[in-house]
Amino acid sequence: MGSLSPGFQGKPRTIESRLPPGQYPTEDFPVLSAGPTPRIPTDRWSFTVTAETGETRSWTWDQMMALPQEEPTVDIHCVTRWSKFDTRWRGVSLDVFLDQVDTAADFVIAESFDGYTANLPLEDVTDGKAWLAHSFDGYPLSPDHGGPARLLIPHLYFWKSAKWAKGLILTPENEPGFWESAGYHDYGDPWREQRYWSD
Ligand SMILES: Nc1nc2c(c(=O)[nH]1)N[C@H]1C(S)=C(S)[C@@H](COP(=O)(O)O)O[C@H]1N2
Ligand SMILES: [Mo]
Repeated sequence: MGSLSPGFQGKPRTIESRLPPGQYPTEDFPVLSAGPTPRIPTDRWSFTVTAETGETRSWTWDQMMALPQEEPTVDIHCVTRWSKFDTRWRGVSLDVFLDQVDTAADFVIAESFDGYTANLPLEDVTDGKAWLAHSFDGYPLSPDHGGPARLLIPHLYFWKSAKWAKGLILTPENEPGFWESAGYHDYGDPWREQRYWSD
């Protein structure tokens, strides 16, 4: 995988064309956490995919780091209206984990070590659209930004990108996660400005 954003066709893109409605660009990388930052040592870290059948697959840190690695460079969009262009990550495509379980489920719940959850259609985290990211800008991901590893799902508002990722739970029914239960949009497409339930 190269360093081009998904969808990049070799055409120059203006800042305006990359900025979803109601957003402003920032160079900073704000920290947004609903609670205290958990500290998960990598020797006690694991990532688990649980299918609706109860079947599970887990990876230790070393097993995860031995999987094929990708280096996506993507724009991210927070529902609090900041967008950050060309963020550079390193991690494993969620396809690599999800390919290891049999499922007929259409939805996924991302689960974090702090108890945070976010719900997603399975098709939004497959086919190269989402990663488990462990490095940012060439360095191990800092704890405040979700290290040791977080989800990266750049085509949806950034609340969907669960920090301190612990696993994925496949569900036949769509079940709202933490912010989705608290008034935020179920899907969260920044280009359609799906911020709240009423959008
Ligand atoms: N586990 C967990 N993941 C989370 C959050 C959180 O509170 N806990 N906040 C979300 C929100 S609202 C946003 S905007 C992004 C912020 O990521 P950042 O702090 O790296 O900018 O993480 C998302 N993932
Ligand atoms: Mo957010």
